[in-house]
Amino acid sequence: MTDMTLHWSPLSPFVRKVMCCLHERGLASRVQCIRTKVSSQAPNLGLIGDNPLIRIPTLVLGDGQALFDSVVICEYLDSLDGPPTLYPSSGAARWQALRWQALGDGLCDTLIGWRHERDRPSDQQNPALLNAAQVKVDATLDRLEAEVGDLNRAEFGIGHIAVGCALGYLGVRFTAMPWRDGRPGLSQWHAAFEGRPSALITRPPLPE
Ligand SMILES: N[C@@H](CCC(=O)N[C@@H](CS)C(=O)NCC(=O)O)C(=O)O
Repeated sequence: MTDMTLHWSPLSPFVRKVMCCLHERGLASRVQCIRTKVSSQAPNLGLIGDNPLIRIPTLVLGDGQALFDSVVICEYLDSLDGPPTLYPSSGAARWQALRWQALGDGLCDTLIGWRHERDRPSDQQNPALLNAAQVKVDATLDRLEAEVGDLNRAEFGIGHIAVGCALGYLGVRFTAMPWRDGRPGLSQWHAAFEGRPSALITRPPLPE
């Protein structure tokens, strides 16, 4: 029986984070996903009651209260139905997991901003912004390559989900970016992530 509703879209890496958590925790059958279109240029006023920021993911609970953003939703879901498994409770492992979550989410934020700028007519694009995005994305991917041993050793959790979904987004919106070149560890780690049942079932389709 469903007792929660998720404002959902197939290509959003933040929505995918939430869906991965749902599947990792065996909670997917409790959530009804409703396709909710959002755009930074044309606010979807139908979402404003649940989330004044008009962003997805937004999770509406059984009592009508809505949770956002993905950081809050994912930790809420992990608190349901038994002890949390995706968020280490304390100590260095917790800060490492939250830090990787921030790195994955920040990578998505930068990629989304980059895509919006790139999709503007070429005479209206800001080259400084495009260049800065490239620098940030390259540096983040290099840092993750350097940390891949730690990623492999740490118990699977929210940090892995956030990084995995961010790398997955590269395959959706940045298909021409050769990000795997020179990053063999991260490339292998990501292939293993995409093989997990929770990743396979949430794998984004290629955009139309
Ligand atoms: N920090 C937020 C980011 C969510 C986000 O940027 N979602 C995008 C879709 S991928 C969105 O709703 N964009 C519409 C907008 O920014 O107006 C989270 O973790 O949930």
